[in-house]
Amino acid sequence: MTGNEPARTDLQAVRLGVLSAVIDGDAGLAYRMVLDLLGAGVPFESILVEILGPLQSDIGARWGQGDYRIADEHASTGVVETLIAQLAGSFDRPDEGPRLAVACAEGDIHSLPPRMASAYLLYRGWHVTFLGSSIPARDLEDYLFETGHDTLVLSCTMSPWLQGARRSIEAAHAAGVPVMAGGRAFGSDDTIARKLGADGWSPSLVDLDTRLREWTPDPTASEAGVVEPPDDLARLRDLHPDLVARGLRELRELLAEIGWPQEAVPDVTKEMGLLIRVVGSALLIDDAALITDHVTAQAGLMSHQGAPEEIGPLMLRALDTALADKAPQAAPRCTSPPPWMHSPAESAHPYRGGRSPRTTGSGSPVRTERLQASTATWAA
Ligand code: B12
Repeated sequence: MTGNEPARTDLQAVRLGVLSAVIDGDAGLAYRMVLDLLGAGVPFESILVEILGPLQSDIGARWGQGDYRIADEHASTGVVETLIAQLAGSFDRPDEGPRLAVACAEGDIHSLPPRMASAYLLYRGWHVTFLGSSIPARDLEDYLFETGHDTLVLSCTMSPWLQGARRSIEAAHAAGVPVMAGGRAFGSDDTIARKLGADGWSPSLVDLDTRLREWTPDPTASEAGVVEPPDDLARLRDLHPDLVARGLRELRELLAEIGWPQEAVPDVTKEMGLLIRVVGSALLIDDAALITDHVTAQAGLMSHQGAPEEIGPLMLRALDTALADKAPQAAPRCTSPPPWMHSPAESAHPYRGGRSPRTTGSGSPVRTERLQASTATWAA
């Protein structure tokens, strides 16, 4: 700590001050408070990680416990986003050096964490383009290919979107661009990132800079390490609307069995859809813990909205029945290790030479050439 840097207790006081400005919707006041901190020598990363991150989690906790309405949460998140964008806009973007694109995984609309990552990387002197929330993988591929970015920094906040993360990674690789992954859905080590084919993983924002300076990505090798997903993953995708409808029907019956009044239960259509996506993510990375973790988090939110406390296990049972005849490998039996956990890889993978390269779009020879060239650049 430098001599004029505020003590930790002061930092806590400032955090409360910024929180109150954020709750009040006053981005200007929050901005001035943060500028004062920077002026007093507080490092930019501390402002992101020790003030704005926890503050945003606090907002989330209020929403999760039902103290905050959705609109309150949106208003506060809007102030934090504005604040980070203002801060990021005050750094010069260098013309030289590798060009980074920072994006959310396909499907994930939690753009604030990658916005923080972009701001931090700009502050560390990188050339950064922030791409905001979910981008369809095909559009991402074209964009990366046409703009000539050198790396995709990919953020994923929720496990339902790990399948989207896989598609985003595949898209980047098809455009010849390696991927550095991060965010809470990737967990606390590089296992998930590796299984999804990412070339690197960073445990936190502040490690991102060093990881990007020190890595030597090899997308071809990363793709070769990806296990082909079981067939039921494609079935889950095709049958998604049917499974949601069937799951909701089953859930209504289970709620009737425990005598819970239907009118007290919130509409959980979106939650059932997310749960099916999590089952897909669990199939993809062969890890059933994703399902239980997700259900635990979701059940907390739903019970604050009028659902019974057992809503999580009930949704799982409903989905289990819905999946049993349609996609048995995917039935999320959470009491014992589900049988789909160890289903063998079958079909050939495009990057292992099992399929011929397409001549247009993803995997075209031109793009494959760029992939090899980009690997050589980072290895140099
Ligand atoms: C704000 C918010 C939203 C906003 C997002 C606005 C925006 N522009 O980003 C909105 C309202 C859109 C939203 C929507 C939803 N959300 Co939301 N959201 C949040 C909330 C409150 C804050 C997220 C955030 O910004 N946190 C602050 C960041 C800085 O913290 P962080 O994510 O942990 O990131 C840190 C590290 O992980 C790391 N990091 C993050 N990204 C990256 C990337 C890289 C490359 C690296 C290196 C590091 C890194 O650095 C950060 C700083 O330390 C969280 C609650 C919480 N406690 O976080 C819920 C939360 C993430 N949401 C949740 C849910 C359930 C949803 C919805 C499904 C709600 C609904 N029913 O509609 C939807 C899903 C939408 C979708 N399609 O993805 C759940 C997820 C639970 C789960 N199963 O995983 C959470 C945890 C709330 C909860 N307690 O249940 N959400």
